[in-house]
Amino acid sequence: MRKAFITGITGQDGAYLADLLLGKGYEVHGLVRRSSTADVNDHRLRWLGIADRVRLVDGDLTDLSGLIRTVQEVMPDEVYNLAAQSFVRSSWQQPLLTGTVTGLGTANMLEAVRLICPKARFYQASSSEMYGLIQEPEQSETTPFYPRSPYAAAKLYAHWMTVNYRESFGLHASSGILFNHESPLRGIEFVTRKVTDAVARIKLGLKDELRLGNIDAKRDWGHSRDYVRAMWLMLQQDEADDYVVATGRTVTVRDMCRIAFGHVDLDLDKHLVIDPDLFRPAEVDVLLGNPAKAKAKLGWEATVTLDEMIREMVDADLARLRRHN
Ligand code: NDP
Ligand code: GDR
Repeated sequence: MRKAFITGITGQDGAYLADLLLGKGYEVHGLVRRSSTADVNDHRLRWLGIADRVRLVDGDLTDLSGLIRTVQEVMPDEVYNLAAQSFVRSSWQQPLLTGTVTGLGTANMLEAVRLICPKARFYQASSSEMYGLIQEPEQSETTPFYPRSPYAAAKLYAHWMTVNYRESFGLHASSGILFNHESPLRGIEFVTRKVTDAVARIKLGLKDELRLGNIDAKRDWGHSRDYVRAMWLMLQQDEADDYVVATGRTVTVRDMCRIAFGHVDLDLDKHLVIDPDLFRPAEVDVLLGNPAKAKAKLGWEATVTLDEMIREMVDADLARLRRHN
């Protein structure tokens, strides 16, 4: 039985990836941060009905000795490094924490793998945020990076460390440069989920307005379930490499909102309030990925459209709120 070790298993992608790997017969181990509310930090795993089928190990990406011990105990065949301070906006409030977890935390994980299980295959969760100030209309693996937030700068360090460990030590280490991907398990602070939750609340008469920042920003949005499949495929290749994972379509935040409001016959213009406090110190105006390499080499393609995904998210939020109220 192949063994996988996932950091960030309690997050959106970690949960879907664990589900995918269990379905493929893996033994799945995951790193969890100790918390005083331990009964809620596996809520995504419970939502997917897999909480009892994964083995959770206490630890933190910033604690190298703990990571070394954990990796020694698990001896994984595949390591998926998904843990991060992943909210771009918070990274201006917590730049050092973001650098320590998202950047140096990856170096810790690479070190643990190099020292303990150098034959294990390693996946790094790189991000389209690394492109930042856009240099080319469509971003591919060869587009130059220009990070625009402490988060993106930390991810860029982690990305190059992954490349560096591949080239220096021969680790089978791949980076997926993933564009935005969402799902009903998306954190409430990210814009799609904030919108679908608000739409459900407005529909049920629980609130009346939705406050947003820059709705002219454009993103290439896909579904997390599709994107974790790309992660797995990368580690099944003979050679490690870097891949852009995206849908190849881009939409404004405004148009994404229209899909969500339209799905339950609400009028966006009656409920939207633009809040200047929600604008970011520096913005990534537009992202549009070119997934040609992932398609050619991994046989990967996005299968869920933005419309389908937003409707699924609104329906899930409606169901969740009806249950709770
Ligand atoms: P989430 O924010 O949902 O999950 C982040 C995970 O990291 C959580 O499990 C969290 O644990 C864990 N974590 C945070 N800090 C630490 C720490 N110090 N030690 C150990 N674990 C920690 O992110 P997603 O699932 O959306 O994304 C997964 C990865 O992919 C992230 O690295 C993200 O930056 C990256 N990415 C995401 C994209 C997206 O659109 N979703 C696109 C491109 C890259 P806890 O539950 O305790 O908070
Ligand atoms: P992003 O995702 O920063 O792209 O990072 P987010 O959903 O937070 O923002 C997307 C765009 O929407 C604009 N926006 C708002 N965003 C939020 N969160 N809240 C608002 O009220 C709001 N109003 C407008 C933002 O300015 C931005 O332009 C995500 C994360 O998952 C990262 O970890 C990942 O690396 C990248 O996607 C790819």
